[in-house]
Formats: sequence, structure tokens, C-alpha cells
Amino acid sequence: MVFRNPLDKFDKKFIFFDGAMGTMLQRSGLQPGELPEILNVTNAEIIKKIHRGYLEAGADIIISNTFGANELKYNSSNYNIEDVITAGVKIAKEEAACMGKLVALDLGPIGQIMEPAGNLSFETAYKLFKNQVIVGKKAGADLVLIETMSDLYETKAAILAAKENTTLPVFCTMTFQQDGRTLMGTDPKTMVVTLEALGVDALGVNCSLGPSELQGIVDEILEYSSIPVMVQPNAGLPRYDGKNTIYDITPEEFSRNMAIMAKKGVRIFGGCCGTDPEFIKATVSALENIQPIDIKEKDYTAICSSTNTVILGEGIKIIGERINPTGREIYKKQLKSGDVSYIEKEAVTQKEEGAHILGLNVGLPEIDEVKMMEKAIKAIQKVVRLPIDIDSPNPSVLEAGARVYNGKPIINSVNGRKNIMEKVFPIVKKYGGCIIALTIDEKGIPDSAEGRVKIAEKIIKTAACYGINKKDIIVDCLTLTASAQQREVMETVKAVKLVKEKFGVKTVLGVSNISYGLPRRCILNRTFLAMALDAGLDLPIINTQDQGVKDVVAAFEVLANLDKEADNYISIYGSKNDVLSKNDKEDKGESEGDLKSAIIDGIEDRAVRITSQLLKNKMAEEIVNYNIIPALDEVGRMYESQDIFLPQLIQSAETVKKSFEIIKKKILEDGEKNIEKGNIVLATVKGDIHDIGKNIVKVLMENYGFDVIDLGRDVDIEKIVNTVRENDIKLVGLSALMTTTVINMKKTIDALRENELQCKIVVGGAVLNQNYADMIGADYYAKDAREAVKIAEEVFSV
Ligand code: B1M
Repeated sequence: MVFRNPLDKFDKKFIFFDGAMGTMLQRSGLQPGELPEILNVTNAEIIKKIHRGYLEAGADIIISNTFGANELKYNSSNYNIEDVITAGVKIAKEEAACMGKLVALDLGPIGQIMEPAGNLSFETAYKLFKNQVIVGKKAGADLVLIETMSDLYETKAAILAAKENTTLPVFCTMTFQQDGRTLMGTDPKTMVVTLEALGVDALGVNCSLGPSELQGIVDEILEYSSIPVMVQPNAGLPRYDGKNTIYDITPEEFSRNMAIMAKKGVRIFGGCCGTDPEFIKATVSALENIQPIDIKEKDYTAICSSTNTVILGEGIKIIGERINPTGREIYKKQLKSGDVSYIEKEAVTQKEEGAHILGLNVGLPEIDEVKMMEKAIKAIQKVVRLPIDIDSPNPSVLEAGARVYNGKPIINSVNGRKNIMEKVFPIVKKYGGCIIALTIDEKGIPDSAEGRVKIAEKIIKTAACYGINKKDIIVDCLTLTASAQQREVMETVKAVKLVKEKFGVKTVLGVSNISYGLPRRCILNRTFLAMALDAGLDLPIINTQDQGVKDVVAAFEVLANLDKEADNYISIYGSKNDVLSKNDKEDKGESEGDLKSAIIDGIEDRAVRITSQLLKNKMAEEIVNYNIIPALDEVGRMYESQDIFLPQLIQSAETVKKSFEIIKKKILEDGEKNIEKGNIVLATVKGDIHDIGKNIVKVLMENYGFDVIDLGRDVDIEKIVNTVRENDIKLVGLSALMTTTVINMKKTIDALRENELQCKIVVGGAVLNQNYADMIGADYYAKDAREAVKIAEEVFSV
């Protein structure tokens, strides 16, 4: 078994963690909103009792009551975070030690959304986790358990904090929804690829769903994981009965499902919400006679963003070459001023043109390359889901990039020079990544293929000494220019073949360099590419605008039997028009594109520029109705069909906000000022945070001279009632966008009626219609903002 100390000492087939803490505390009277970790200081006995129950049930490791004990959550409490964590670990330690068992320091999510979708920066998250692990380690924790994570980026911050500040083993589990992804869109495969790369000791899933609903997710984790897999399900699918959250399944049913997982290969078990010592006891007993499955090293090479894994070697994967300043004046100019708009635009364009991975080089001598690399990675990850090839000869730039990257990147590059290997390999080991190995060393690039193979061998062997697996090495046999070194062209092709045969590693080549200095470069590029692909090239770095080069890749995949039944080929070339239009496409590089795509891609400054441009010829409302709303509808569709995930949804909404700021200014400038017509209260109902539509209604109403008291979104019923009463309001406008929140709209209307407030109520939002509005007792339904204004005019004219 591959368990690191101190878990080796168990010498057991399976390891058992404990079950729920939170729901156990709720059963003992903890109220919603109370911070459960405070009990470590105020009522240690209750925590001890829960720990003891689990230890007696057979848990090998108990989890400290420190899940939410971070400075952000505790800064408004009267308790010192260090005291809370120390007490939590010590209580658990006392109980565990007398039975020879261990304590895991529990780290849960911080409770805020990470950048770029939210405000929590990576380094802030890191600092909060760092504080927790330092205190927890000092208090005597035996390992760190990072759990219930929805955001891969936050998880990475926690893992780095644990590994950089302690030598404790790190276990990590994420939480998945019924659609098989975390809230932020990470799928099980991507989680495995990233967490293994970051060097955790065990990984898996906790909370989420009940054990039977988790089976599919667990299967996928087991398929890709080379390290021990851990599962801590809830006691069934949680459901809400209007008062309490209920977990339905029995310890027997729970343990039956755990036994199925054990037979598939899961080695570490425990329970989450709704479980208690009976669940752990039943699981220990159900697994007693099961023979564990050996954990095998999985043989695949993968890189990923937070929501998209690319397996190298499964077909040809194209790296887009255009985010590189060489020969690109606009990009150079922007790099000097720190502007990322070229980078964002090229990321989106190359993705649309078929790149699977984006090359990223920000190297200019006169700029701070480290800062720029960090900024560029964040900018790209905000707008596309493709993995990135972080390209720089400078190890500090590679390190900065690898640190802020969300997922597992390609790190480009190392070479056969001793001092470079010494600097780059520790970075690759620490952050995880596939590393491009250039076949050049202190003596330069060998002329012969054999010479380059030797350097590749040296790099692979040295990497192994750092614990870097051969499957994570991508060898670059270096494309030399045909016009200057014609004889060596075939040596490169031969080297690719030899490297593949001898080491079985993946290979990469920058293709365009072959034709430098010769006319009609595209002809040479295509031909060289075909030769290299035949020799075993996996990752061509190309200009995705060159349709001919992409044609070669598509054709090669058919002829090499990689594109089964030519499915992909037929989907591209089945319709002639498609290819023609692609060839005819103007260089989108320089054009602004339309507002709809700027919103869908989430590129804020482009959306702002286009909006300003549009406002010169179009009415503000026209832009809202014909550009913004259709774009958001498309975003909604893409979200539903899982083409995008929550971070992209948020990014599009943020982009609309920026665009709407200018529109709002224009509407207000053009409005009828100083005509006071009356007061209106507007709110998005409780539980709903969608407010773009409500804000449009507000701006239009103000534009028509109404005074709007905007209560915001997710508004308590009581607050609406009180505001209406205190301000003697004649018209209330309620907005709701989700089927699940329309019920709160009804409750709000009921409360207004029950309080006998003499106001009219208008409702709106995408899920409503006239029928529904009638059903829930509203006076009016407005399908859009314009109609809401008409209704207001009517109400106030009486
Ligand atoms: Co979310 N979201 N979202 N979302 N989001 C929807 C609504 C959804 C349909 C997407 C989808 O799955 N296809 C889906 C709801 C499914 C359902 O219940 N049927 C959904 C979901 C599931 C979610 C989350 C649960 C996702 C998650 O966390 N897993 C989460 C919800 C969190 C919560 O509320 N508790 C969530 C989060 C978000 C963001 C924060 C990322 C963001 C909102 C940002 C913000 O508003 N500040 C967001 C967005 C942008 C959308 C979509 C894409 C666009 C909504 C929008 O702004 N439309 C949306 C899909 C869609 O609707 N196409 C979707 C444009 C806006 C102008 O239209 O609000 O309808 P609308 O307003 C219109 C009219 O309806 C009317 O006037 C406006 C036009 O003039 N109107 C009124 C509206 N209110 C009115 C009030 C009136 C009168 C007229 O009188 C008072």
C-alpha cells in the first residue's frame, strides 16, 4: 500500500474515519447560524462525547471540530481562532490517544467565492488555511483533512498551505452535485488529475449525496486515481420537510453501499451529514470480510483547467501558438502597459478555431514577467476552459504561473542543462504539471537524432530522482528552420520516432519554425506536420488560423485510425460551407466582435467598448432587449447543457453588469428629470440572488420619474413588509428567476396581504407568466421592464 506515515502504522486493509459532527451537534441543540467550533471552548464535553462514540464504533481517525474555524468566519465573534482550533484538536487528541487512534485536522471551505468569480483572492485563501494548519499542527494533529470543497482553486490553496507549512499527510475530498460535478463545475476526473499532481496522500468525495447516488462518481475517481480513494457520504440524499433537513437511509443500507465501494477499490471510509456512530459501526462490520483491491498506478497523461481535462495521447492535441509576443506588435505593446485584452481575445479565438491547449508566453525584457504571467493566467482562466502551456525560460516565471494556475498545467520548459533541471524540477514536483523537456543541454542542440534522444534520456532519469513520473514528461525534439539547417529537419522527425519508441513519452513540436524565411510558409508547415505526426508527434504547437494545418491533423487522425469511423472528420468536413467559411474568416484578432459574444465569453472591457459604440446609434432599451437578454439566454442554455459552469455564468453576469453601467448612465441622462410620480419598493425575493432584471426595471422606473426604494436581492419578507408600512408604499415590485423561489414570492404577497397593507403588487421574472401571477395573488404581471413602467403609470394615475 502507498499510504505514507503515519497511516502505515495501521497496517489495515481499510481505514475508517468517523461520521458527522455538525448534524450530531444539531441533534444536541446547536441552533442554525451558531458557530459549532465555539463549543470546543465552551462545552468540550459534548465534543468529547461525540468523538468517543465514533472511536468506540471503530473509527481509526477522528476529525477535529474545526471545519469552519477560519479567521473570516470568526472575526466578528468574541473568540480567538487559535484558541478554538487548539482546543478542537486537543479534545480529539485526548480521546484518540488513549485508544491509539489518530486525529485529522479538519479544514472546510472558507465560505466565500474565489476570484475571479468572487472576491476571495488565492493568496488570502492561502493565508487563512496557513493559519489553521500551523495552529492545528502545533496542537498535535496527525494529518490534515481538506473536505467538502466545491472549488478546485480554493482546494489548491488549502493543499499548498498544508504542504508548505507542515509535513503532515494531506487527505482531500470534494463535494459533488447530482449532475456529477462540484458547484464550480469540476468533474471527478479533473479533481483526481489536479489533486494527485499537487501531491495529496488520499483523495475522494464527501458529503454531496447518499452512498448509492455517489457510486458513479466513485467509479470515475477510481478509474483515474493512483492513490488511495476515500469516501464519506451523507446518510442518504438530504431532503427538507419545511422545518428540518432529513436524511433517510439506515446504517445497514449505508454500509451495504460502502461494501460495494470497497469491492471496487475504495480504501478509506467514513460518514458525513446525517451519519452517527451506528453508521460507522455498521460499515466496519460490513467490510470485515472483504478483500481490498490493490491500488494500481494508472497509465495516462493529463492536464486540465478546473473544469476540463485533456488526456494527452488520445488523438492529436493542438496547442495554440498565438499568445506569444514574437512578431506580434499589438501584443508587445499591450504587455508593456499590462493590458490583457489581446490575451483574452486570443484565448477565445484560438479555442473557437480548435485549440485544445493554449500556449502562453509573456516574455518581454522590459516588463515584470512574473507579475504579467500571473495576470495573464488569471485572465485566460476567466474566459476559457482550456488548459494552459505556461511558456518561459525563466524558472521564477514558471513557478509564479504554476502557483496561481487553477488545475494542472503544462510547464514549458526544462532542458538538459544541470542548473535548469535543478531549478525547474522542484517546481514541477511541488505544483504538479506536465513538463516539456527540450532536447538541448550545455553543448547546445545535437545535430543528430541520437544526440537529442540522449538528452531526453538524461532529463527523464533526472526527473525520476525528483519523483517526477515519466508519464508527465513531454519531449520536444526541437524544430529547426529548413532554410538554415535543412539537413537537420529529418533528424528532428527521426528523434521524435526514437523518443517515442524508446521511452514511450509524449512529444511536442513547435511546427511553424520549420518554414521561417521561406515563401508560402503554410505549405512547408503542413508537410512537416504530416511527417512529424507520422513519427509520433502528440502535441503540435500551431497557428490555429491556418486551416491547412488543421486539415492535416484531421486527416491524419482518420488515416492513423485515431478518429474512429471518421466521426470528427465528417463532423468538420461533412458540410462544405463550414470549411469555406472558416477559410474565409477575417482575422478576428483585430475586430471587436459583437456584444453577445463578449457577454458569453465574459470579456468585460470588450463588452464595455462595444456597448459605448452601440449607444451611438441604438436606444438603450434596444440594446438590453436585442443584445443583452439574448446573450444571457444563451448563457443560461449553455449552463443548463453543461457547456459552461458556475464560474463562467458569474463571469457573464459580471460582464453584463459592466455593460449595463454605461447603459444606465445613458438612460438616466435621457430621462425625464424632476418629475416626481411616487414611491415604489423593488426587491428580488428571499433565496434568489438574480437581480439583473430587477435592476433594469429600477433604472427604467427612475427614468420615468418614479422614486424607487431598492431593497436588493434575497430580501427577507419581513423587511419588505416593514418598508412598505413605514413608507406608505402604493406599489411593490417583486422579481424571481427560479422555480424554487417563486414560492417565496407567494409568501411575500401573503405577508403583505395579511398585514393589510394597501399596496398593489407587480411581479416579474423569467419563470413567471400571467397565470402564475394570478395564482400567487399578484395584482399585475409584467413581462419586461417597459411593461412594469406602464403598470406603475396606471397605479399612480388613480
Ligand atoms: Co442563474 N439561473 N443561477 N445566475 N442565471 C438561471 C435563472 C437559470 C434559468 C439558468 C439555467 O439553468 N438555465 C437557472 C434557474 C433554473 C430554474 O429554477 N428554472 C439558474 C440557476 C440554477 C442558478 C444557480 C442555482 C446556479 C448554481 O449556483 N448552481 C444560482 C442561484 C443562486 C440563487 O439565486 N440562490 C445562480 C446564480 C447566477 C449568477 C449569480 C451567476 C447570475 C446572476 C447575477 C445577477 O443577477 N446579479 C446568474 C445568471 C446571470 C443567470 C441567467 C443566465 C440570466 C438571468 C438574467 O439576468 N437574465 C439565467 C438564465 C436565463 O434567464 N436565461 C439563470 C436577463 C434579465 C434581464 O432577465 O431577470 O428575466 P430577467 O428580467 C427580465 C424580465 O423577466 C422582467 O424584466 C426583465 C427584462 O426587461 N423582469 C421583471 C424581471 N424581474 C422583474 C420584475 C418586475 C417586472 C419585470 O416587476 C417588479
